[in-house]
Amino acid sequence: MSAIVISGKELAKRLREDIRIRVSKFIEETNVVPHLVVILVGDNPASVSYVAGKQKACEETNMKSTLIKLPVETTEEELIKIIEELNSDHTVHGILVQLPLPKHIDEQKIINTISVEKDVDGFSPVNVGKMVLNEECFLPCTPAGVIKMIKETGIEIAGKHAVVIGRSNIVGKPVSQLLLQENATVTICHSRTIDLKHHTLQADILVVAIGKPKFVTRDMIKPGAIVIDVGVNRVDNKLCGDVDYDGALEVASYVTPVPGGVGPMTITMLMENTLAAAKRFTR
Ligand code: L34
Repeated sequence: MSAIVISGKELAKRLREDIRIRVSKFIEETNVVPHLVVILVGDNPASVSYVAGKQKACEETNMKSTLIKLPVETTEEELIKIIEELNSDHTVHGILVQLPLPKHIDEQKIINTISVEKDVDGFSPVNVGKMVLNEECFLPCTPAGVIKMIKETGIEIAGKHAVVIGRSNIVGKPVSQLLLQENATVTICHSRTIDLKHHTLQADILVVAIGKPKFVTRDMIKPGAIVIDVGVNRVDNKLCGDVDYDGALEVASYVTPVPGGVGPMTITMLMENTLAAAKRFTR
């Protein structure tokens, strides 16, 4: 058996064309150009690459982007001041602070500073709460991208057993929540889980977001499962996921690649949120 590859790159391309059309229509109607501001503190090479991807996507979808690059020594107070200015700037619709931040800055404190209406990452406590309550909100980009990719297979999520490995605030926890809202039965595994393989072998849908290269091996995957690999790891200057891709191809029904999988979808969902932010702002 050889799995079907769900190309995030291809899906992202199609979705961005659609977003671009909707953005152009919005600009025509309102004379407002959706504007995303990305703040990058320091020069972590992975972050630099992801932020460049976000700027390129803004260009592709006809939106305005501004990158604010700050030195690694920037203080928490300085960063908060910049965010507060952007909060009250009516020409800015989305604000994103690229994570991780340097150790001396409290990430949650920074996220809490971003106005809920401009929190296109969906990381602020109010957005997280609304997501859990299934109210209208900005869905976090990576989890939203994961759900889109699963839906792309055409296989119904309802009733399936979804196993998520990882419990981070930006992927594991919210993706589990979204899968639950899609009526999956959800198991969340993490570093303290006993007998991980016992759980993963029951997964009709397996989502892996732990940041350990090729951690999930072929013997851990239920034959016919959908495997979504969220990890982006750099090994010997090459990118690989948290899943042993070649092994997964042999047993799974669908697999996402790295690169070209979840990453481009994360960025595409950010474009969707930025357009939504601009729309809410002008209505
Ligand atoms: N605030 N911080 C905030 N929001 C986010 O949504 C993120 N994330 C994660 C890290 N920090 C964040 C991202 O943007 C991870 N992430 C992200 C975004 C894009 C890609 C990977 C991770 C991506 O495009 N990956 C490409 C390869 C890029 C490369 O060559 O470096 C891929 O094809 O997987």
